[in-house]
Amino acid sequence: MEDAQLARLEDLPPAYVQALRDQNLVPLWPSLRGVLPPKIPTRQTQPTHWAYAAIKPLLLQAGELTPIEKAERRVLVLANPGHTLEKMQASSAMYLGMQLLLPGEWAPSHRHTPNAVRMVVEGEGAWTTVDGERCPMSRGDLILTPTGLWHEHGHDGTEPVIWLDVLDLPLAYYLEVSYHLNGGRQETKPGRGDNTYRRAGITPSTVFGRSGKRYPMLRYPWVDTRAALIALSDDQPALDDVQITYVNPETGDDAENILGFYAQMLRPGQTLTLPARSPACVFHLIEGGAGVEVAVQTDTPRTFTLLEADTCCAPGYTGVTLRNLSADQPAFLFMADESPLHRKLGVYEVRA
Ligand code: GTQ
Repeated sequence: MEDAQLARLEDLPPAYVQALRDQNLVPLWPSLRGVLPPKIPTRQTQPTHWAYAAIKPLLLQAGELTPIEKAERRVLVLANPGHTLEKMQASSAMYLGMQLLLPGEWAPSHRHTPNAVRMVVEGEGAWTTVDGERCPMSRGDLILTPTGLWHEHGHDGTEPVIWLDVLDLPLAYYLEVSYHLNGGRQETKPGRGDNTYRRAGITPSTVFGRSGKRYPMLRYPWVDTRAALIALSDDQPALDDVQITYVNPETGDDAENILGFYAQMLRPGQTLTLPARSPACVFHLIEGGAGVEVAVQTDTPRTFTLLEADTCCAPGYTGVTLRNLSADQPAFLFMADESPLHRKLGVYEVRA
């Protein structure tokens, strides 16, 4: 059944509207369709592409313009114009930033309520110490810095290091729970974020060997993730969606509470359509090249070409088609979305 046309604000006597306003009251019906639109939500998130070739020189320039002491985190934020650039949002719940650390620099220890992860884009020799565990950073590695854990970044290499930050900062800010605390240099403990949980299906079995922590594994090395994707592809030749989820190895839960993290392999020449789902999604190209078609309007989809280290996003409730641009090499993508949050809220949907 079609929705009835509801009365507008202009249909009310101005004196009445003012009398309401004076009491901090608002009539619902002129705004009802706005806040509860028919069939599909209104989304500010626009399909947006950020080219690494454009970001890198500007980020290196930031390295000359602003010393690390004056920045704490030297980051260019990948902002979605649909939310206005000032809001620094990629989607309603996701924040993206490209962070630069120069040789010898140190981004001091702090902890905060938003959850973060780092996806390393280029450069060797940097490390992030999370909760006392010093995690080496290499291209494609995923490092967790979940809510409340101390983290600092340092760099002993010789070339600039750049990584992608993904945080649930917009959500934390919206909830009025976003804040940080500063700390001193962390004492490093044994362990480097990944070794204890390196092999899938195997975890320490003793009470003392198992951490029981909410975040037992803090680093997911790309060499292992890449090998897992290739093994999955070889093992299941009929499987279209060659994708892994980054999980807590002790429980199988999503690695973090709010945002979900995944790696996707596209076989040579493969085209893969992901169904429309409620969460917004971010795509970051680790290796190869991919076309990304975002079906915001099914007749005129937005199409991006992702080259290595490029990033794009798609709003929720929107199908996305991924195309490997190479006929003889696989392509590898890192993805982030809002699925864990949507599942917890009970609003997660897949639409055929
Ligand atoms: O590296 O701790 O992009 O606190 C934004 C906030 C990075 C970080 C960001 C942060 C960090």
